[in-house]
Amino acid sequence: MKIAPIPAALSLAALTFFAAPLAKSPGNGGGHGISAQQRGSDPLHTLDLTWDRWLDHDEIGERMRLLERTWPKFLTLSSMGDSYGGRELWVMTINNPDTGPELNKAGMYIEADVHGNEVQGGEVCLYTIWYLMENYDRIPEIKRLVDERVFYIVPTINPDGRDFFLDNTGSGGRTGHVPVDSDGDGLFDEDGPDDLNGNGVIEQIRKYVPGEGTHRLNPHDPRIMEAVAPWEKGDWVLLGSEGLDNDGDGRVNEDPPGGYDGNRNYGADWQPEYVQGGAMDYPFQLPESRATEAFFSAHPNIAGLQTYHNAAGMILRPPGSAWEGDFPASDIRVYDEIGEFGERILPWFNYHITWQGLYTIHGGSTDWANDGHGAVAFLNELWNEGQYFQSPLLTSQQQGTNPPLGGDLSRFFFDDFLEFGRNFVDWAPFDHPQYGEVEMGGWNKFGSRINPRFMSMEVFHRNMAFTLYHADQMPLMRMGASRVESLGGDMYRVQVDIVNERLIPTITARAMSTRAVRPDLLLAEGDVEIVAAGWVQDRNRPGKTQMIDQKKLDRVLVRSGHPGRTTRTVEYLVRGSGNLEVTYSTVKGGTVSTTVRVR
Ligand SMILES: [Ca+2]
Ligand SMILES: [Ca+2]
Ligand SMILES: [Ca+2]
Ligand SMILES: [Ca+2]
Ligand SMILES: [Zn+2]
Repeated sequence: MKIAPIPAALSLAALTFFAAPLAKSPGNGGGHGISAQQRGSDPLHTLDLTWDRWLDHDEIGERMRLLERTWPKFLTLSSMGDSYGGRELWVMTINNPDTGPELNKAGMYIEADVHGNEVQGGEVCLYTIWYLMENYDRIPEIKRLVDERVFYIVPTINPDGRDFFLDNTGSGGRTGHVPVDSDGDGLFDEDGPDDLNGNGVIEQIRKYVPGEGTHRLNPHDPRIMEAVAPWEKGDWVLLGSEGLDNDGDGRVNEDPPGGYDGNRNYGADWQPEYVQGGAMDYPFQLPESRATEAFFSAHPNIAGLQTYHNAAGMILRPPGSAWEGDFPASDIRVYDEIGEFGERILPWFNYHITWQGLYTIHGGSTDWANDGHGAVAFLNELWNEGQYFQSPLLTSQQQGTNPPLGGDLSRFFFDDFLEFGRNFVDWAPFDHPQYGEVEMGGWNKFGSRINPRFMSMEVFHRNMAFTLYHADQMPLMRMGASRVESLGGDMYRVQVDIVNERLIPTITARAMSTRAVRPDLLLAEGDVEIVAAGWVQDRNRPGKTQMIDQKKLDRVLVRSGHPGRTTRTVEYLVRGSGNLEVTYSTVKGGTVSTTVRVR
C-alpha cells in the first residue's frame, strides 16, 4: 500500500488536534478537553513514584537526583560526607528561597538508617520530600510549612549497613562497616555468617537428637520450635545461625563485619566499651557521626531532629540514661505535648523516655542533638508487630490459654495468608561440614522489624505527619504591635510586642544550661537615645516593668530565650524623636524587626 506524504503543516495541525484532549493543564474547561479534574479523580502527580520496594544506596541517590531535577527551586541535593565505605551521606535541603535564606528559618533534620537493617526509615524520608513537593501547590498547610521552615533530610546515615543488608543475606546490616575485632583475637571481621546452601538467607540450624534435646516442635505447626521445661527432654537442639568456624578458633560466626553501634558514638553521655557496648574508642570516631556533627555545627538553625528506627512502635525522647536525670519541667512539657500528639496519630505507638521505654543508650544521637545543639529530638521506632494483627477476631484468638492462634502461630498465619509465605524458609535437611545431618530454615531478613511492603504507605504517611507536626512546633518569631507614649519634654515610652507563635522556645532550658545555643539578641538602633529598657510583666494591666540590667541597652542578651506560644513586651524609655528599629535575633526561630516612629 502506498501512502501519500502529508505536508508538514498539516501533520503538525493533526498532531495538535489529537494532543489537545489529553493535555492535563488544570482548569482546562474547553468543551472537548477532558482533564483529570473534570473526571472527578485526583489530579495527576508531577512525579509518579511507587513505595513498595526497598531501595539500596544507589537507588536512593537516583531518586534524590530525580526529586531535585523535578523541583529545582526548592530542593538542593548535597552530601554531608562519605561513609567508611565511601558512600555519600546524601542530604536533601528543602527551602523556598522566596521566603528567606535557610539559616534564618528553623531547621528540621530528619534521618534514618543509623542501624542499616532498619531500612523503612529511608523510604519515609524520601516519601516526605516527595509529599511536601507534590502537595505544595495543592494543600495550603503544606505550603505554609515549606514556606516557614527548612528541612534537611538524610535517608540513610549508614549506607554501608543498608547496602550490606539489602544486597546480601541481611545478617549483620545493623552495624556500620569499620572493621572491629569483636572477639578480641587480634583478627578483624574474620568470621561472619556463611550462606552454606546458597539460597540468599542466613537460616537457623536445628538438629534431631531424640530424647536429648532442649526443644520440641509445636504440635500444631512443626515449623515452630519451642523450648521444653528444664526438667524435660526434647528431641531437637538449636545450633545457631548458618555458618562455619572460618578461622578455626572453635567458635562459629563470632566476628562478623563491623560490630558496633553507630547510635552509641555521639558526643553526649558517651561511655567507653566496658560501660556501653558498641560505643567505639572515642566519640565521633565514626565518619558518619562526625559528618553529622559537622553538619549540625554548620546549621545552628536546626531546632528539631527525628531519627527513624524500626522495632517496637515507640516515640522515644532523651535522656538515654537514668543517671542524667530528667530535663527541666518546661522542656518536659514540650516533649510531652509532641509525644502525646504522636500517640494519637500513630496506632500501636507509645511515647516513652528512652531509658524507661526501651533501654539505656549512652552516646545516642537524640541526647547529642538535645544537649549539644539545643534541638528537640525524637526517635521513632517505625514498626510494632501489633500492626500485623488488627482483626478483632484474630486478636481474641491470640488470647487465653491454649488459643487457636496464640504465640507464634499468628505470625505464621499472617505470613502464610497475607504475604503468601514470602518471608519464611521452610526447614530442609542439610549436611553441615561441622554439625553433620541437620535441618536449616527460618525467617528471612524481611520476616521481622520491617513492615510488609503493602503496609508501607500508611506507616510512611503517619510517621511523616508526626514529624511535620514536630517541625511545625519549632520556634517562629514575629514582631507584634508597637505603642508610643509621650511623657512630656522630649521623653517617650516605646513598647514593642515580640511573639513566638509556636510551642518550642528559642532556647530550651536544657540548652541554656549547657550553653549550646547563643543567647537571643534584642537590638535597638535609631535616632533616639535609649535611657532605660525593661520587660513589661503584663501588657494588659498596669504594673511593674522589669528593668534590664545590662550596660548596652541597644544590644541586650536574652539568655533564657523566648518561651513557646508567648508574647513578651519590651519597653524602652527614650529621649528625642525619630525612628527606632527594634530587632529580635534568635538562632533557631529566625530574626525579625520592626521600625517604630517615635514622636
Ligand atoms: Ca576477631
Ligand atoms: Ca542459607
Ligand atoms: Ca571462628
Ligand atoms: Ca575469631
Ligand atoms: Zn535502631
